[in-house]
Amino acid sequence: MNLLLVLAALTAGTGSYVINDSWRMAPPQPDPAKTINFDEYHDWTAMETYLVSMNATYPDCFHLTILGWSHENRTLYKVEIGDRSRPKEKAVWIDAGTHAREWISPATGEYLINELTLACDRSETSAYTSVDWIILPMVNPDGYAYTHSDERMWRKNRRPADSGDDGGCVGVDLNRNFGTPNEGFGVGASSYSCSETYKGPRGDSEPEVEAFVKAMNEARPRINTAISLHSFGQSWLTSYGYTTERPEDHDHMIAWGKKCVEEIEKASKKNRTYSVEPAGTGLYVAGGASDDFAKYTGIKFVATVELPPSHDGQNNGHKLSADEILSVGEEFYGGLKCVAEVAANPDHFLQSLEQQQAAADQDAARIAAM
Ligand code: 0X9
Ligand code: ZN
Repeated sequence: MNLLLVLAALTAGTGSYVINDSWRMAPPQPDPAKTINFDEYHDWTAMETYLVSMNATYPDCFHLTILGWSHENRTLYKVEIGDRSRPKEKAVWIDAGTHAREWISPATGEYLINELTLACDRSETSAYTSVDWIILPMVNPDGYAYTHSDERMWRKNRRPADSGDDGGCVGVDLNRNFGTPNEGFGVGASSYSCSETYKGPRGDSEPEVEAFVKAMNEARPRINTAISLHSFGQSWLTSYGYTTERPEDHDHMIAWGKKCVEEIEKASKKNRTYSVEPAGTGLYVAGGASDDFAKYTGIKFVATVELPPSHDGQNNGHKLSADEILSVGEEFYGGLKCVAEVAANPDHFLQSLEQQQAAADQDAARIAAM
């Protein structure tokens, strides 16, 4: 299919479209015989081959679509996991690989994709199969490829600044480029293109962010939960991040975070603990991030999860040893059960919070009356 036909297919109204021959670069060849391993970090080509192989191997549970292309024409994929013959009412969104150097993020994403697909394939009856999963496995493939080929600590995408932009350097920080909420864009970000936190010339200027926004808006009616995987920090950051102000359902998000972090910690074979706090007060104020965009589109349960750092003194925190991929993936998968339970039945979760609050109020009143 040539580019014109691809464009025609896009404008025909489907929004995103079923994978066929719509790649701009040489399409990856599926290799269904290849089993995935989690004892090394995969480069972008290996990840793409894995995704296309999963699509070929599990047509009833795994569905890959092309959302668009990065600046350097790498394919931007969306994965949907769940029983295709029985779509669930609710869906959980996960994205990975926004910041190029945070390798544990897409590696964890791959682990989750693998486990969730296998749970669906064996028709498991569990929280994991009670919702559908919408996963962007790699938001920033150009940056990620660059960390493998040239500069391990690269963070941004790889689009050169528009002519006339201050600095004339390469790369926009994609987690500063989301244009919604308006008042957040530019907060805690730089207008200088050589900065690590360059926000870009305007909100949603980057093809990778445009694809993300389009996919989230399309899926929005079914999504009540969105988690963005980053590193490093061992922290579960709730929205907002662009301000220290809190959304009116702040308490719900913190209670949700604490409940699910408890499950991560229980599942951790490394006895890891995670903090739960709003991004704006717990970390720093920074706008234009995907979590605040998600919250603003009306998604209730929103978090950026900063996965564990390397504690190896020789290494930068981003360079978590590949030996840890499995332990991080396993513990996060433990917490994901709680995420799925709440997403499948948010009313149940909110009612139980109300009951806990009522019981606490009663206790307080009894003590005060003594
Ligand atoms: O700064 C970021 O984009 C994230 N931290 S990282 O070290 N992975 O770069 C945190 C984003 C938190 N959310 C908002 N500030 N909205
Ligand atoms: Zn990050």
